[in-house]
Amino acid sequence: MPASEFIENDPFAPIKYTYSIDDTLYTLETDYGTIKVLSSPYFGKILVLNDIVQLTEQDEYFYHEMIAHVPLHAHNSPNEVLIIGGGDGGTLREVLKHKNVKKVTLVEIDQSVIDVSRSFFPTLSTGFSDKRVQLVINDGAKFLSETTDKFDVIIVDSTDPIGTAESLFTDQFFTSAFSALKTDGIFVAQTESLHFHRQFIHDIQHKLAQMFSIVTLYTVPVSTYAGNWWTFSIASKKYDPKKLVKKCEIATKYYAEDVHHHSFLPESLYIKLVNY
Ligand code: AG3
Repeated sequence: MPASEFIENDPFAPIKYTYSIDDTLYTLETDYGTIKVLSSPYFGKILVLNDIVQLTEQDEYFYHEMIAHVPLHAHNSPNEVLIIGGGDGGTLREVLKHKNVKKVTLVEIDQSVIDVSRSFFPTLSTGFSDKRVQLVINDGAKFLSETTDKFDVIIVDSTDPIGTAESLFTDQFFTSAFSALKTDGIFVAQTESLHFHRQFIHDIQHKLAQMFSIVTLYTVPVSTYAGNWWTFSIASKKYDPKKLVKKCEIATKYYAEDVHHHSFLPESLYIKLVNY
């Protein structure tokens, strides 16, 4: 019998999920809020930031594989990758599976998220000891506005666009991202649920289209994010993100070539739901 319940408090969604929980393994107050690690009989360990579920051991790979492998298969030579957020290491683990990735800069605002992941989520945080990784503890928006480095792919693996992460969804941030990308660079960001946050997604797509010539959306089903029909906004200077420029030769549980193709919305749906 599970010992208790955890009721998610997601102020950005109109429903609340309740999880059966065996145990609260860890709680920490940081400058950016509360980090919790819960254990659930079905989902395994769960990482919770400010009472919002960020990942579960059971289903994390859907999101992490898709945020990483779609842009990295659409780009011919993604040597230098920037991850903003993603302190749990899940996205980093997937990015590092690509042999042509030579350097990954991960900018996380809260060192404690990395520490907690290294202690409680070893299957996600393996990448932090890889020689190709440079860790930066900083605000992602601040880092990007100041950096002189140029990246092939920028991935924004953020929390919801409220509070700390709000600055990662502004025109100013997208302008900095555009400048920090090489002439064939690709940008991708997690942009919430197509059921619950359609206006938000619409606005992001329009903001990105002010600077990038190619902007679109792809989706992944995530069982534990309210709204489930989760989106990634992808913007590109040259490559068509819908097309793979190379074969998928890495081990994945969800991502595959046909999944890549089918994750993009059919044109009629895109126009109706997003670009109205
Ligand atoms: N980034 C968080 C995605 C948004 C979660 N939102 C929610 N549950 N309302 C994922 C962190 C994993 N790297």
